[in-house]
Amino acid sequence: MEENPVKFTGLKLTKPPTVAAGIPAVWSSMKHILEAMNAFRGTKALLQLNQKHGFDCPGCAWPDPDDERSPIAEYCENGAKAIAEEATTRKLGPAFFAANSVASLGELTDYEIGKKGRIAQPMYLAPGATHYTAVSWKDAYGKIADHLRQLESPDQAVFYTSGRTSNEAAFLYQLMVREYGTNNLPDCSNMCHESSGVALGEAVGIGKGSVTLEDIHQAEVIIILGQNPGTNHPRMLTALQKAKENGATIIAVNPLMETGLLNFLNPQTVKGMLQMKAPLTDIFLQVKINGDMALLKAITLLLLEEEEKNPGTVFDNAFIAEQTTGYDTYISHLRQHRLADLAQACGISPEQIREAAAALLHKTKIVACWAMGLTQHKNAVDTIREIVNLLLLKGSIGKPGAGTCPVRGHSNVQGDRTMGIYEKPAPAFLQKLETVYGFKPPQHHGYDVVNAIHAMYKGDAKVFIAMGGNFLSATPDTTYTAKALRNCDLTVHVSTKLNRSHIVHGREALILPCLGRSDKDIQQQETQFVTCENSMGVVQMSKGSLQPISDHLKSEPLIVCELAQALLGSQSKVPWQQYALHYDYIRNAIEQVIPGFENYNKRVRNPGGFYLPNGSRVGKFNTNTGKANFNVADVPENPLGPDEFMMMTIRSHDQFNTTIYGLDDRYRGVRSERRVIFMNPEDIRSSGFSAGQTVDLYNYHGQTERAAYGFIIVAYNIPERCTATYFPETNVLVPVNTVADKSNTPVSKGVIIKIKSSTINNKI
Ligand SMILES: Nc1nc2c(c(=O)[nH]1)N[C@H]1C(S)=C(S)[C@@H](COP(=O)(O)OP(=O)(O)OC[C@H]3O[C@@H](n4cnc5c(=O)[nH]c(N)nc54)[C@H](O)[C@@H]3O)O[C@H]1N2
Ligand SMILES: Nc1nc2c(c(=O)[nH]1)N[C@H]1C(S)=C(S)[C@@H](COP(=O)(O)OP(=O)(O)OC[C@H]3O[C@@H](n4cnc5c(=O)[nH]c(N)nc54)[C@H](O)[C@@H]3O)O[C@H]1N2
Ligand code: SF4
Ligand SMILES: [Mo]
Repeated sequence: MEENPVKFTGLKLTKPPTVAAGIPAVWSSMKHILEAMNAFRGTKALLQLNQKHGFDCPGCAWPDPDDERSPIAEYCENGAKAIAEEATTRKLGPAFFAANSVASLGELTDYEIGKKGRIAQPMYLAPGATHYTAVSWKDAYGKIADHLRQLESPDQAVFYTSGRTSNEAAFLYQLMVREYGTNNLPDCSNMCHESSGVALGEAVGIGKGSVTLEDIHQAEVIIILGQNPGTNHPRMLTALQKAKENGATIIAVNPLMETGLLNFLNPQTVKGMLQMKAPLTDIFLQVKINGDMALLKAITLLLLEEEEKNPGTVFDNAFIAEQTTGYDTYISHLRQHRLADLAQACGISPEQIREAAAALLHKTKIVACWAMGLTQHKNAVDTIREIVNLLLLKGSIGKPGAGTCPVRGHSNVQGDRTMGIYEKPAPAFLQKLETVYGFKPPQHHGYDVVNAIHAMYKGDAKVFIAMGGNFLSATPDTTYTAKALRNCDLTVHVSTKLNRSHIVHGREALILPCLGRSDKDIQQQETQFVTCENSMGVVQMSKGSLQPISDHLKSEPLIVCELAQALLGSQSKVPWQQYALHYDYIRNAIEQVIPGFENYNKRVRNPGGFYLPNGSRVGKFNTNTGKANFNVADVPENPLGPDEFMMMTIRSHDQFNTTIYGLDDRYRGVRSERRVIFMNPEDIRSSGFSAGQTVDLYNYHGQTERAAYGFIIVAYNIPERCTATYFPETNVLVPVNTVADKSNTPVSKGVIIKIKSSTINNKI
């Protein structure tokens, strides 16, 4: 199975550490850097990482400090790993592809594929061919343009984007796609924070979070739900530590006692190096998977009780009256609940819920942070709106030290959306494109990720083009998605590294190798920079400095300009040639089309960049009612049959999405193996299994059997009937049709599975 090979690598278990970062993190960074490149290149890269004139970390979207940055180490262990992966000196040219058939590459694990190195030259897979062969850029563009022109409708093509793409490349890409004639612009956000965007848009009028880093530092209470910052946003721990020093209380809500939420040794401070621990979480609520709605309602119910005993002391009634709608309906619905039922539903004792409510009772500077543990559930949009309900009751939005903080994933996923990478563009945005460029952009909505998969599966879409990412492995229902991609006439990937989407391909396939963030980008003898928007709406420049590993690589903006010229020819209304000369021209165009980018070229050159406007940050709610809206929603039922379990698919400490840096998950005490399933010890016993046993996992949604073979049981501190496995190995089990209401995000954290003993032997 090219889409899902099973290979065991030798599980070793250790006791999960109780402290994140510290010296082991420094060692781990250095190990990855030195394995991938020489010390000189490695040091050069790390010294530029996240510096004001350096390049933006290709890891996550956590912001850099606005003020002082450490001159030598403004990054974390996983930022260093991201660099090691991207700036590796191993490269794959025609000789590699001649020696390795596509089928033989399909037998490798994702870890093995990633270690092969950077793609060094454009590669082409002819119809029926077994091997990729070299192709010139010109011929590659020609083939893509031919395919796209032959389609009956532009809507038969799909243009995916992953969130590493710069603002400049993203803007040009959507421009080309819309001038070509479709809004089929699915992106990784559809699988990520789409639920946050929808929920916040409805509730407070903007799909982005409201807080700045300074708000986190000043907060009195920080609630962290469904997020594992120690692994996925490690420098958030520094911000949390600062908040703690300022007296904040931290409440963490998670089925797993993630090490990064417990204690933190900051490797960038003397205290951290001296092993002085900073306990982070004050109240840990070990919720059942998707128990968050019940928990949030339980907390607000207790707040309501106190407010009624002492009116005006708990809720911000002036804020509620002036700035919100729907309060009365919300409160009367809330009253129908009983604490005991809610406690039962979320799996947290009433005493602990009381403790959390007490921490919030007389505080108003409250920040709520969340990530995939909330967004990837059926009822995700409602759960996120319930967080907003809580903040609205307390008047905790639109003022310093308070607000919403959906912690974004990819380093420029938020910027890509701002640039118009969206299958449902706003009419005002399309109108602006038309005014500025003089072509009529398509008005009807395009496919998101899930609908794109269905369209390719059914043959309604025939050409798939990806600006980055790893569509096959990142999307749900791997076997179904593999069929969808194989059904295409052409699949094209603009990529830095080899991945499984190059191996599970259409009738013809192309890999177009591009520069990464750390690479020096020279156009017309001048070093260019690109720009990115982080999770808090700061737009900053990013200038790569490493010598690219091959002369054949092109920058993403240049690739789009050249492809657009090949595709749209002299008919195009867009000055593609000019945009390719200097990226300042692209930024001038962005300034003309997108609000908030006034003086873009000037302001982005200021150290640290600039903040984009954000109504909810300043208490202006641009919603349908002109106010912040309360939302009424029921507690979801998560019924499980007697032999069923709930499974969340999560990230290990050694991966970036589908890129597997290593085989360890240090903070969870799992070494050298990814094919594991975390189970509650009581569940293991009552199901007649034993820890260390190998099992197969099944999902039966919609009368279809989905199977993932060969997972070793690890006994773990996780609520009963809850299990966890790593993404992407178990994506094969995530049904493409179980999606979040309104956001259409695959339900990757709430997969119902059955577990059966396996016939596969786990010995290597
Ligand atoms: N090193 C590294 N950094 C990354 C990434 C990476 O893969 N590696 N990926 C990037 C991307 S694209 C993203 S989106 C982010 C992802 O960042 P996270 O959202 O932190 O990533 P996940 O591993 O998916 O973790 C989800 C967390 O939610 C918890 N959880 C699962 N289900 C529930 C639930 O029902 N309720 C609650 N309360 N908690 C739940 C899990 O136990 C886990 O701790 O990280 C970004 N940064
Ligand atoms: N089961 C399950 N599935 C999930 C998730 C989950 O938690 N559980 N999480 C979802 C989430 S939050 C996300 S964001 C998606 C991620 O989905 P994607 O963004 O599609 O996946 P990545 O693994 O981040 O993409 C990695 C590939 O991007 C390419 N790449 C890296 N850097 C660059 C660059 O600078 N330019 C270009 N052009 N290419 C580059 C490399 O070739 C690399 O192989 O996965 C989703 N899928
Ligand atoms: S926290 Fe995220 S952006 Fe910052 S250095 Fe680490 S991986 Fe990079
Ligand atoms: Mo993400």
